[in-house]
Amino acid sequence: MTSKNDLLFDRSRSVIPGGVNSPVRAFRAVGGTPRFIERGEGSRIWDADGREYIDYVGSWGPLVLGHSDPDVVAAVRTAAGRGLSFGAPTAGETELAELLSSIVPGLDLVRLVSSGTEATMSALRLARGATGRSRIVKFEGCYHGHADSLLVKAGSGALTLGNPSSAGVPTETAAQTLVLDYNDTRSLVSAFDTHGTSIACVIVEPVAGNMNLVVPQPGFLERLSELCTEHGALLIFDEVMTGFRIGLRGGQGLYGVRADLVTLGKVIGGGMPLGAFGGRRDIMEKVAPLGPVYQAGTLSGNPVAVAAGLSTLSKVQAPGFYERLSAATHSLCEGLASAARKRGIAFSAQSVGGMFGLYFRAAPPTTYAEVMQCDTEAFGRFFHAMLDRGIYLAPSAYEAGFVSAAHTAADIAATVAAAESAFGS
Ligand code: KE4
Repeated sequence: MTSKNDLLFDRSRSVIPGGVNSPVRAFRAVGGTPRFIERGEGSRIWDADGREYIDYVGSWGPLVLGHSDPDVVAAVRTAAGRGLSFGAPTAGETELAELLSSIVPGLDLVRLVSSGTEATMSALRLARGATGRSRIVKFEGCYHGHADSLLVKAGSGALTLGNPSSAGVPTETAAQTLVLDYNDTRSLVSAFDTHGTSIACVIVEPVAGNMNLVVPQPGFLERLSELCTEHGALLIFDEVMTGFRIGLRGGQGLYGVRADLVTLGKVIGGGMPLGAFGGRRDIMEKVAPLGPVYQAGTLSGNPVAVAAGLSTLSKVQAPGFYERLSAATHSLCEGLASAARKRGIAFSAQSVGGMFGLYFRAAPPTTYAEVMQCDTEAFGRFFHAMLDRGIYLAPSAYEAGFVSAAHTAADIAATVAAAESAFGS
């Protein structure tokens, strides 16, 4: 019998590019038909055929409480009943901004937007406006949303300026972006020696989660912060994924390195469209209508999204929340690695807080080049073997996975058991 997922995919491809509203959902990296999800509850999702999965994507990070958390759903219902959007300030936005500012280090002022892309795009413009400089630095393999200046890959030489990684990005725009290697402190120093006085900012994922999971090596973030300070460049921590995911205070809290600007998204909206950027008062005061850096949004600070965010962020502050989340994620990684070892498969796994990386490589990669050594074919086979066993992993070898507070020890055990069978298939 034809799967409803196939029928739905045929239909969606006739009217939506690639049948999806975000490319990674199309399963192109792993092949096969994407599952059209009908509902989610706790750690589980059900597809159009009624098949149940333990979900380790969690909408790519936002659902740190799990699907349809009753308190979050109730907060959304209440807010929606009062009106969906006003295009005017609401008390809830101030409450959320106050909460973020009280938890995230260095967030003197914060502006709410509707996505992570908007947050990083606005933070870049602000850094350029505040410094009067145009050049920016990012790292190969780090993803910060799809603003033109960030869809750039490394230039021919280590210190040559970037080339577009997408059609439609003007070469002149890409040329303002310098792309360095994550964890390569030496290239960082040379880049600042060469371009220091023209660099407006460096944007970095404090834990990289878009080339699979890559953790910062000791000293990398610290040196980055020192160089930015020495050369008058701003340090932007893109915590859209790591914020409220790796710990209550994100990468700044975990590594003790302060950024000048921080971008947020995903968890702060609890699954609803919400992002934010914020930081030092002297910089944020340059944002319109206070200052000359323009930024705006029809649905920015949307009251229903804010209600979901406030409810989510109140629950993640429960005592021991991140300890439990980190322990569950760590035990998943340990279990999967042990299952692979039993079969003699070159596989490794690691986690930071509630996010994890799985690698078909003997040891976790520490650089983009090492990520490229991972066996993506083996990952594709593993992905489908796990999907067939009711485990929904991220459909790409270059994505991190996510555990929620709703994942139980039984879920983790069932996942490890599925992997033991999948590794043997
Ligand atoms: P959004 O515009 O997708 O809300 O956020 C962009 C973004 C910014 N910064 C970081 C560190 C991010 O991880 C993201 C988005 N992450 C991807 C997952 N790899 C979202 C999934 C997708 O593109 O569909």
